[in-house]
Amino acid sequence: MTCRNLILILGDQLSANLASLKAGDPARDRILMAEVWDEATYVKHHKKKIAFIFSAMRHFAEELKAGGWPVDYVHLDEAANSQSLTGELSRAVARHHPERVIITEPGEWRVRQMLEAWADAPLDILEDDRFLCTHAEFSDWAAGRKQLRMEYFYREMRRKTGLLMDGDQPAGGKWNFDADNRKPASADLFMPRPAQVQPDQITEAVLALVGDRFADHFGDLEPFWFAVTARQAEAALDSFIADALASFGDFQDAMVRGEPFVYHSVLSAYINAGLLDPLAVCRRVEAEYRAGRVAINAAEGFIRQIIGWREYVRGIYWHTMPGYELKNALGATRALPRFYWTGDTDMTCLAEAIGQTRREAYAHHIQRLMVTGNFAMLAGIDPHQVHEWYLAVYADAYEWVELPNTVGMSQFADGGLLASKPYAAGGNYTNKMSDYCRSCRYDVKQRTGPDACPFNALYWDFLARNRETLKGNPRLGPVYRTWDRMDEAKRRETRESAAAFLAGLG
Ligand code: FAD
Ligand code: DLZ
Ligand code: SF4
Repeated sequence: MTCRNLILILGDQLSANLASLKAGDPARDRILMAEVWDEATYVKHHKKKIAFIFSAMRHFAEELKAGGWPVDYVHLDEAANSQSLTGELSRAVARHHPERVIITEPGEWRVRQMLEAWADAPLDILEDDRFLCTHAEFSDWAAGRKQLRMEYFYREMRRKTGLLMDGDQPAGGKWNFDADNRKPASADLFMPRPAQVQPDQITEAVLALVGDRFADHFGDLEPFWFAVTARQAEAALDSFIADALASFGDFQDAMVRGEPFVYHSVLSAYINAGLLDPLAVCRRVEAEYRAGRVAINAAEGFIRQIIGWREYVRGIYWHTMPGYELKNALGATRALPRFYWTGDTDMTCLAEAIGQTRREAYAHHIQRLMVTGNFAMLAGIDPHQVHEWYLAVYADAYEWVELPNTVGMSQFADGGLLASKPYAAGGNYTNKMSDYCRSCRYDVKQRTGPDACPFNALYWDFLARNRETLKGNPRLGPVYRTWDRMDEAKRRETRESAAAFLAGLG
């Protein structure tokens, strides 16, 4: 059977308003969606992530069919499945002989390259207008700037969208209320859990498939409670707004033992896969502020994450690829410790963050940045290995968003393109923002010796080790002056303690 256009929809393009769907016509065009081994294994994704994507893909295909679209849906275990996106495109072209293949731009550079190199039919790549900032707009903004700081980019996005704007002025009189958002939470506060969805028949079939075919991948497959349709994701947004948004700002940086979600939205997997529209999410949150139901620091803090950070890291990604994935400004070469896969460590902060990552395919931002990320940078772990870990273990991870967050923000491996200074911290930061240290076998107040919190000596060792590269950073001047004022014996002892710990890492 022939068709005019074949529209390929990828696993993170599950949006009814997708550019390629808006450009197509169900009466003349045909859709292709394919579950393929290559995409599930180019890093060994968390089982829950694969199950989420496959189930959401299958549900989306059903919705498209119900809306009158002819859909070729290729299941992973079909005998003829070539197990690659381009292989499935070629097979579909042979079946339907389309005049053209249409695709909304893939989120990842790797996938875009792969599709551009494929030549079995003429290919049109449409801009992904689910993002607010086009590649051209980002390039214009970046052109001629020495530093590409998120804060200034974010203000442009506020002006562009009108979100939290009173005329040309920011609502509440300030662009950024981050200073109000650093309260540590305590375990006795009520912390809501994200909305949970009972698996239906489609999801149950996917869970059986993933359990069978991806048994050696990281992470727990069940219990599986993710939303897998736009409607379910909307319900998750509703419950975040009702139960957690008001406290989101205050406790944005807090970490609490046994509370993987604190007051975070846990919406990133849904937004990134296309089940929720980022701008619509922000408009809902703004409406809560305008109605007087949440404070400005909560609404602004949340909206900044999406129209600021999310758009900004995507801009950085396309601005710097290819090449960004290989950045290693600090020359870090140590192998990723095994406990990143097992969670088996006496350091409570790492055990908590990695343990919940295994269970939920989720950790919130401060755990990713200041626990697993901070440790990897202080210990000098090869940033490429760190990148591959983050890309594999989180349900929301696609390279366009994960790579700048990891290589730039958390590892400072881009030499400061994204962050103005390394997010490096000793144990004191975790002690201030969490209750982890209270139940840790290490003593956060000690800097050296077998019982000292490893982050303390590692922090100073990191600064000393990377002095040549970092000494010119004006924001690190006071820290190096403190180091220089320490007596020689104390400095030596600190570095020896760090070396002993690193030697034990294996
Ligand atoms: P909330 O805290 O509720 O924030 C609301 C929304 O803002 C999120 O859903 C997300 O869409 C957006 N957001 C918040 N921070 C960021 C950010 N820094 N960059 C982009 N969007 C942001 N986010 C991903 O979506 N995918 C990733 O692969 C990813 N990898 C990361 C790796 C590292 C090392 C670090 C430090 C951060 C990473 N982030 C990533 C950013 C952030 O940690 C997650 O977006 C957030 O934890 C998702 O949880 P949430 O939905 O509860 O977010
Ligand atoms: C992450 C992922 C996985 C696990 N599986 C598929 C798949 O089978 N089919 C598909 O179309 N996409 C999948 N994806 C998403 C892609 O690997 C890729 O990350 C995004 O489409 C971004 O370009
Ligand atoms: Fe982490 Fe150190 Fe605190 Fe233990 S004492 S939880 S290792 S910061």
